[in-house]
Amino acid sequence: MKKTTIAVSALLAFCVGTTMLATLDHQKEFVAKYPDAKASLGKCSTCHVKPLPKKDGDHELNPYGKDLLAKAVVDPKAEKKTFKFEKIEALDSDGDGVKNIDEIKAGTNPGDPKSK
Ligand SMILES: [Ca+2]
Repeated sequence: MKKTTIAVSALLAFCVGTTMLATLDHQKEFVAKYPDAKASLGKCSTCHVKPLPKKDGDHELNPYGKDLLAKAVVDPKAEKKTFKFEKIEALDSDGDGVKNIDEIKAGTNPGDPKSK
């Protein structure tokens, strides 16, 4: 590992809270489920209101994130949550008239009614 990589890793670990680390895991999970949506939706704002939630308490979920948490958690008792994304594919979480799965396929945000 190069020195710059170590420095960047240390800085990143210092700056990000547990919330963001959890979000990054969930992003990886989302992209594993929907690899074609990586470029357009492999980011925090797919499930969160703010594009880059940094601190605990700054991670408000958008309508898609809320549906995911309420209806698609595999094991609610597990410390590290994983999701069955397909459970909310048929919903229209943001109420814009387009189903979540159709938004994901189109690369629009299923949690933002302005994106459809
Ligand atoms: Ca929608």
